[in-house]
Amino acid sequence: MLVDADRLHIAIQKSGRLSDASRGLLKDAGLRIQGGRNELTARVENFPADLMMVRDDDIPTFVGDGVCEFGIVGGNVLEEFVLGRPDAGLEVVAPLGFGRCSLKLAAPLDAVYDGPLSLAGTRVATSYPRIVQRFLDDHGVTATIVEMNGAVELAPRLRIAGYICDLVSTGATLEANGLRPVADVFDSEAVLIRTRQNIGEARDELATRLLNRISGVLATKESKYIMLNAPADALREITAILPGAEAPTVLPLHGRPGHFAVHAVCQESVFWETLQKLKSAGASAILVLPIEKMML
Ligand code: PRT
Ligand code: ZN
Repeated sequence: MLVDADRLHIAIQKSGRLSDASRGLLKDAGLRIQGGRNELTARVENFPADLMMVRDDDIPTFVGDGVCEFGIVGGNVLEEFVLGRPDAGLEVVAPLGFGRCSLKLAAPLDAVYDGPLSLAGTRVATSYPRIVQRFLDDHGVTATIVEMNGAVELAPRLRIAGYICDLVSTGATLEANGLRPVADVFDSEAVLIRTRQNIGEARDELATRLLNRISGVLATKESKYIMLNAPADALREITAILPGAEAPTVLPLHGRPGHFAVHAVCQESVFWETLQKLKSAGASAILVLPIEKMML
């Protein structure tokens, strides 16, 4: 592919658990992606950017080396990479709220586990040797790490290792293999990463534009627009209850002296309990609306 100086390059997983949500995030940020899923690259029609569709394991290298300015990758893959290359030229921009999972230590149902010291002298199978080694070091335990690239949950049955450390989301895979989680080693979600290499002024400007849009998308995910009416003496209490709202707009209500409309953007989830509290504090006609776009 021709690497244009005036285009951005964004690495996402070609096919796998993060692919759809990664494309979805970029689409929500207004990027119209050309080309099918089977291509290795895709041009963005309405923004100077190209997508590079690669294995998730390659994404930190591409971004660290500056081949791509941005990438979307699982926090687990990034952590394992960074532990091996602490000086990699990349940084995390933001957690993305999808691809959530947890790297857990698991043992056969009948195994006794009384905390990390139970691992001393055992064998632990994993695809994340550096993260597991750090866990062992943090607990002052010496054990043998057996690196496997897949089917880690079979290791105890095959007598390759007594314990495993693998990603878990629902826990169904562990259960199906007669294993139970015994410790959380690393909690993960997809993250947006960017290169620390010098990308030049033109691309820097594009990067800022893209980041503004993405942070707008992330902000709207949780945010809601709240409108309510309230008497003057309840305003102080009501504005204190509004979750994550800065400086709400307060407008007098026509024909109802002493009553006001309060409008606010709440940057946290708004639960029924919150609405109940607002009502008890004197609010009425409470409306909660989704926000489609936001630029902070
Ligand atoms: O081909 P490529 O190398 O790009 O893909 P991959 O096979 O390495 O990765 P993929 O698509 O399986 O996962 C991509 C990322 O999704 C991971 O790096 C995690 O950040 C995230 N993720 C979220 C998960 C899971 N949930 C998950 N459950 N990755 C893997 N799993 C596997 C796990 O390894 C185990 O085999 O699912 C199984 C357990 O699932 P439960 O639901 O039974 O607990
Ligand atoms: Zn992979």
